[in-house]
Amino acid sequence: MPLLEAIKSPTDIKELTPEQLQALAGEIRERIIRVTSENGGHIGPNLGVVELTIALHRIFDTPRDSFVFDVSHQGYIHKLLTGRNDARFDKLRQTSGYCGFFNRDESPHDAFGAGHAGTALSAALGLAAARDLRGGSEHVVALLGDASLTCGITLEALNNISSSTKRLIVVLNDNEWAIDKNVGAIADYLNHLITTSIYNRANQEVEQFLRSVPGGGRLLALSSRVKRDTKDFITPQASLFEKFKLRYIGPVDGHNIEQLCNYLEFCKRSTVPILLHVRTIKGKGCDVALRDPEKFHGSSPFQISTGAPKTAAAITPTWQDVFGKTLVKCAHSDPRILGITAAMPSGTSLSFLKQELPKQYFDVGIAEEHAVVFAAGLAAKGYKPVCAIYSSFLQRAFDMVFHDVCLQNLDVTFCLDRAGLSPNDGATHHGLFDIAYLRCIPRTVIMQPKDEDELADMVHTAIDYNGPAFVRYPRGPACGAPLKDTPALIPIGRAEVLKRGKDVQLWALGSMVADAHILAQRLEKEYPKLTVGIVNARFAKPLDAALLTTQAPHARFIVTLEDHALSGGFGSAIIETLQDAHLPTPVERIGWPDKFIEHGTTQEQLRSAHALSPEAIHSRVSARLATLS
Ligand SMILES: Cc1ncc(C[n+]2csc(CCOP(=O)(O)OP(=O)(O)O)c2C)c(N)n1
Repeated sequence: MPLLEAIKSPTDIKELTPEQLQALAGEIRERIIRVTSENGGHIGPNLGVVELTIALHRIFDTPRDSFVFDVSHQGYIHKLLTGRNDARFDKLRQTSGYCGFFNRDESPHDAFGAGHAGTALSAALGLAAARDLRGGSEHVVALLGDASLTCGITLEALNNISSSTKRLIVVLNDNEWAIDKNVGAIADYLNHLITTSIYNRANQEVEQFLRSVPGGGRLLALSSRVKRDTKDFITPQASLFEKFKLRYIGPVDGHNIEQLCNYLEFCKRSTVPILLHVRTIKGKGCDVALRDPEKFHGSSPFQISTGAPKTAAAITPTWQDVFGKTLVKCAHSDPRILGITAAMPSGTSLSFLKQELPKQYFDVGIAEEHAVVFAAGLAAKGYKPVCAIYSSFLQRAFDMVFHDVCLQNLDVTFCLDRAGLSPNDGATHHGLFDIAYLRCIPRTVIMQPKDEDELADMVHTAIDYNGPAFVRYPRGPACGAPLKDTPALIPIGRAEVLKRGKDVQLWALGSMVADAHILAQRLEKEYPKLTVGIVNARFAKPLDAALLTTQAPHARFIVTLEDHALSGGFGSAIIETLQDAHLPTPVERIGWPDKFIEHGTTQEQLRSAHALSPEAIHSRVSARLATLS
């Protein structure tokens, strides 16, 4: 019987021989490659930590001990080893399958949920401090990627370790990659740790320990050889981590299970916070992932032999590509225009700017807060920065948008990709809250285009506008609308009437304009005497109050449609405007309910599950109409 099938809980791993552990690693790799090739997913990061995760479960005892994985996109092996190697794993990231990240609702082995980078060390420190307060003896292990180490929150946690606990194990999974190549001084420093010739006392204590465990002498000889070859082991005093009172050991080979187990055993006995620096290879064991680590960080379904996508390429360009190319066009004509990404050049398509105008391009690492204040600084000196950040990741920089950009009325443009659903990733990645958290800040201008031509116009308009402007647009292929040669300026706060009608007014934002057309057709067919108007709102702020308050007195009711949470969203803004104008026109709001929306196979499936399919929208509006007749 295959070894993996027999693993029902981490306890089963403890029984295996070193040879079996090695064989288990092979089976896990096969399982992950198979499932991600079908469903898509974070293949590269997971293939890099197969041996490391096996070793962690061999040495520690979850759920008594706690593992906190940063981002937790590399948690598939952990799932397989903690009782989740079942049919729901086959459906990983799909409807009714397991979530692609750690999730406290899914298993007691998932000590802390994540999806956004940089939280693992703080969370682990909290778990460790809670343990200390209770007088507990269990272990807390934080697994950080080399890029997550660069996050501001991680550095804040590092600064706090020594005052929060005496026992914490940090495993630094260093594969030299974020999604794209890791950038910045910390990446350089880690590289320096790996390659410099500062030789230490060979961590005498580690040596002594290794000599005392079975097979340790052999491993020590091996590591001494590696030491000669790669100038392994760094003097503890030389390590930056030691300055944070975090004992440093490493770097060690992250694909040697036996060696990892011994080092982890050493960490387990440490009476001071300790960091084990582990070197891994992203995508190990899968040729196509090794060849293209960026593409296979997170992939859509692919052919295992060639790496080619399984799904046919969309005929229409993606929203983010249209944004990326429009920005290049604008930046060519004005050298003050600069593009800023927080470690997502390919995800945001800022890679076009990087290629064509590298001097006008900045990748600041996974540092959204810094990206926003950095942009504010540039704007204060007359530049026109454009921050391309996913809607859900900008949540992190709320105060910077408030305090550094809007309060000082600085001319920063924000292009919020993934505004709407990110179906396979789920709750951590859906961009459903940006209108609500931006609308309350004075001076914000928030827009969303109905198609890609309007996106180009809005990018141009936002850059031209002298103040904080936000353009939100969804993930994936756009509508296929032809693009004008030159983007046009849209008057700020001006909506577009797409269809005249009086009785029911559909106010739709962005991608929901297409739904408004379907709804109008159905309503007019169902109620032949009814006239239905469609407005492409274009702006969630400032709303076109003049148009709204002119239409409202003549309408039986107004329907708002948005790909955003209802709480505080576009529909709420419409109601506020009507109330402020003392207009009693009823409003039916279509949008996402006040819940964290789970992951699912497709956008359509999730919309059906939450009564947002075209049919469900029609029945709701039709039922409301019946009450008003
Ligand atoms: C706040 C935030 N910004 C951006 C991302 C997108 N993101 C997901 S994984 C990742 C790179 C992580 O690199 P690293 O920590 O080195 O882990 P690895 O993937 O190499 O295992 C990025 C930028 C995110 N999840 N959260």
